Amino acid sequence: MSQTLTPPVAELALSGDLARPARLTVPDLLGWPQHEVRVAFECRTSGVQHHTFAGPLLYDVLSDAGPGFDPDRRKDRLRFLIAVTGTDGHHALLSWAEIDPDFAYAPVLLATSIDGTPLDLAGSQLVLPQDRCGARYISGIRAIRVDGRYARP
Ligand SMILES: Nc1nc2c(c(=O)[nH]1)N[C@H]1C(S)=C(S)[C@@H](COP(=O)(O)O)O[C@H]1N2
Ligand SMILES: [Mo]
Repeated sequence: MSQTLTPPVAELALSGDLARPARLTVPDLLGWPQHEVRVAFECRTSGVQHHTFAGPLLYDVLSDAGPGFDPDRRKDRLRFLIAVTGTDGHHALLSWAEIDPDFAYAPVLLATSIDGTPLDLAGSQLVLPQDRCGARYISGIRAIRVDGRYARP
């Protein structure tokens, strides 16, 4: 009896208030226009790190998943959170307005490679060139949830 061993391919789940939730691998992420950025970020424990990342804009990937707001009403987008989780449970939030071209327009990427090494097996990494601290550079992304319906007072 023979057994085929296929390498585990990391997948991230896009869920929440989306018309088209999806499961995406790093090869899937190559289907969007790729951007390359050289970044520096600081970590309290390991000091300053320099890396070159490539990947699609988080904004492009999430926009194609059809967030549940009225795209013509800028104000409607201000309610939306983006929650990103790594395989180890590391978790951080962005606001929709942070990446929206009408607001802060931060060029946040979902990396497909780091320093030329593909992230197919490790999973995508969040890249936030505007962050001085590295803590939101979540690696091994397993879930991104777009949320405009959280409880409000
Ligand atoms: N999944 C995951 N991503 C993570 C972290 C983590 O603990 N888990 N740590 C963050 C922190 S604090 C920093 S500074 C950067 C770089 O951390 P490293 O030097 O451990 O790679 O990754 C970030 N991404
Ligand atoms: Mo860090």
